[in-house]
Amino acid sequence: MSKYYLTTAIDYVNGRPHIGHAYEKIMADVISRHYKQRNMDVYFLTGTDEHGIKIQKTAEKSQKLPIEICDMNANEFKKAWKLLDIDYDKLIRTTDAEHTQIVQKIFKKLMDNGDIYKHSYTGLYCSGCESFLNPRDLTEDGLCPDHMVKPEEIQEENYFFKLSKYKDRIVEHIKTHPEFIQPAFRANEVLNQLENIEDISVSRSKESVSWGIDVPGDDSQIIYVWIDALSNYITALGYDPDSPSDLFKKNWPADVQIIGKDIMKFHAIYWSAILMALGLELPKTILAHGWITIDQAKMSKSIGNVIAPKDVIEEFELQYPDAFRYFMMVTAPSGKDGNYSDLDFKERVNADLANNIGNLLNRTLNMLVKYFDGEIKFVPKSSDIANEALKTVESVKDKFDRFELAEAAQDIVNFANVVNKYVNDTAPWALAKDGKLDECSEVLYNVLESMRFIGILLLPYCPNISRDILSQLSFSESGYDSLNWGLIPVGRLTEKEKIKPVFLRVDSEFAGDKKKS
Ligand code: ME8
Repeated sequence: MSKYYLTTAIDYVNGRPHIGHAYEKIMADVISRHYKQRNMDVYFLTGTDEHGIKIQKTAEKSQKLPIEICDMNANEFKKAWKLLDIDYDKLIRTTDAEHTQIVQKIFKKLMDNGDIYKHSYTGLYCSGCESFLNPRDLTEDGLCPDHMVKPEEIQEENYFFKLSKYKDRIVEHIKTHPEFIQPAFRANEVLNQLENIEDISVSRSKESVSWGIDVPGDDSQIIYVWIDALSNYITALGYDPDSPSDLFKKNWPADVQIIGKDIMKFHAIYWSAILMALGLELPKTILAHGWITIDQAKMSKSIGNVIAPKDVIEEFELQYPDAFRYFMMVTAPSGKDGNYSDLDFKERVNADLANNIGNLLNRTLNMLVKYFDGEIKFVPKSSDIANEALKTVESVKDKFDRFELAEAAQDIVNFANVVNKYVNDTAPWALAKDGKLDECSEVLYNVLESMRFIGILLLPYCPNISRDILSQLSFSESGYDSLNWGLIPVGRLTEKEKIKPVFLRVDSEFAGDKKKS
């Protein structure tokens, strides 16, 4: 079994999880489940980023200790991921004792190697980015382009990391490893940013920010958030500069590190340089996703349009998070921005999951009961539908290998469309009526076997619906090994009482408990 290590960005806990955070974690979960189906030994890390000025200020405003805010909100993130069936192996918190100790060791190692030096500095700090900005990157009005706020002018003596020393090696790495930055169109952005790269401040004086990890040997400074935050990807595995753990040795370098497009610079440049300075390999791929807007507007507390994942689940009284997971994955083409609206959500999941896939299974099982007493009479020879199914499997695999999750989901839906058309064209009800029972049985078999493929392919997006589809087909294997045609055996498959819809249209009179009464 080959290992597969994937990580997500760790979320700031100065607020609660919203559907933008959820988008990324669902994406990671979908990738993780897919590679597990292909027998990979997956380790999936997520976490929360708990130090820095934002959290300190949030705590001050609510007259709480920073750690109280962290505990409260970290718990909200955990609850949200549970609600969404995000099946991670570890959720690291940067306030964890193991993490803070190792970050200090990393900082010390970088100092001992001469990669960190002390320097007096005046700079423009944006607390939204938790970063100093270069004046040439500001808008014409002198605002941070991402947060549209005026950065604060700060004069401090800080520790600096020799980022510029690694510039040429990073450029070389990007140019010689086309898979390193995904989608590939983002590589040029990074190369442009690298042209003007300077050494970066990696500490703050405690007078300006006190909520952070102490610089080893200097209790007037804290380690500024990016070294702290980025290191999570290795501290979570038990990396230690002196004696790395077996988990670290097994899993590093990461196979994919999933982040939002706004933090590409920190990952492709800062993180690469830190890893180089530590003598560690770079991750194979950094995958930047786009941003999720709500009704085409940027999500923001001031506009008041922030949606939490649980809002959607509750609003539509979803029994499982599957429909939400599915929608989030198909709303944005790979690497591009996507949009959430209640209407789009309803239309998309009703069309794809209820009408296209759910009804197809339901209709076919009912015909099997009606015409054959729920029994598979024989396994027919291969067919065009079988070829189409096998082609879909290859195409879904290729798309996953390129992290094109919306496109892979579309392949599954397209295949379901082909099968629906096949049913309409062959009209098994008419075959039964005309006494052509062998032909009818053959059609039903092909459709049910196709549904088994669809159930397995859909699993990463919709784990509960997939389980229900496979259970209706009395099939328990869900790995890619069982994507061979013809595995539903001859014999009794189902009976009337066992047939249940796997996904009800949202807003239907049957969906949700409240609507039932
Ligand atoms: O950036 N749509 O934390 P964060 C899609 N702690 N993705 C979104 C989004 C949206 N509307 N809003 C946020 C941080 N994200 C740092 C990361 S990693 C070592 C440190 C994504 O809470 C964002 O792009 O602001 C990022 O990948 C993640 O959510 C956490 O954002």
